[in-house]
Amino acid sequence: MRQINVAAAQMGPIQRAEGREVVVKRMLALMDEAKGKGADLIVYPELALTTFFPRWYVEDQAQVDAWFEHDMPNDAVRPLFERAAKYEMAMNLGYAELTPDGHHFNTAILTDRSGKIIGKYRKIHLPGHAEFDPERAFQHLEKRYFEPGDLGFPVWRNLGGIFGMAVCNDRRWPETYRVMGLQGVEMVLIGYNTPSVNSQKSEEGPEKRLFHNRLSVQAGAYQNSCWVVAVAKAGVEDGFPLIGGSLIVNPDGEIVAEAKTERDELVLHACDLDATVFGKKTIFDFARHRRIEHYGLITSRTGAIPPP
Ligand code: CDV
Repeated sequence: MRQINVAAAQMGPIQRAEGREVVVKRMLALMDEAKGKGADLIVYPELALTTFFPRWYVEDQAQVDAWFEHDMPNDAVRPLFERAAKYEMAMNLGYAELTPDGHHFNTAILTDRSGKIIGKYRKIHLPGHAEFDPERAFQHLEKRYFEPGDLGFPVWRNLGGIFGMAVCNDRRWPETYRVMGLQGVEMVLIGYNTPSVNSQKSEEGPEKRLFHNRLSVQAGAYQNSCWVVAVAKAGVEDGFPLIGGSLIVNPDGEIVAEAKTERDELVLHACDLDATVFGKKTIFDFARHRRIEHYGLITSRTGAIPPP
């Protein structure tokens, strides 16, 4: 048994006017509660430090850059790193990253028990659009504010297991999990900000969105025989609702813990990493069963081309 106590730290809304200090206080409160419940790892959402700013169309780059972190850790978030180190708790955190040479990414990091950053992932599947779209009920400007991640889907050894990261829209793509699955991933950590209504299809509301969230995460876990921890920023930000539904899924694809609210809420589970072994040695023993000679289109073609 290789048991890891995981705390999925769902966060309620962050309003546009709110600063990082207020947000970090809330994150520290979640971390304190997680420590009280014996957590080894705390997982925060995508863009955990700010409102989900890609809904706002902004032309002034300096204003945009104020939503980005220029260093990690920086003064605003250092208390999180210090407390995580004191608690000997590993941490996964999503934020907007501005690199010293001016690149913008939607990033997640992983620390070890000493608070040291051991892994960085930059979101690869960026949804949305780059210019103001008057046809949409609200904007989703990730393609404007971020570049596609340039680090691939690496995995890291931590807490006696093998961990990977993904960010929000990545969870809908089977390639995300499979590339990590091929590196033996045992637990995938995912943060998300998912609007409760489809901006291009108003009849697609929270029920369908929560269904797709579960469907994607459960399939990824089952098909790669790994744990998946998916954590929301939820609730109503400046009038725009985001789904909750943070969940922990076991390597059989079953939900073992799920959030009940759209507020700051811990979702906890003791995850045995050895539970990944059976599936990896049997039905999803990739080395025995995969047929890569038939998968060429996956990497040679991006969009679908139907036959004539
Ligand atoms: N932050 C996201 O990547 N959100 C997307 C939206 C487009 C639905 C998601 O896949 O949840």
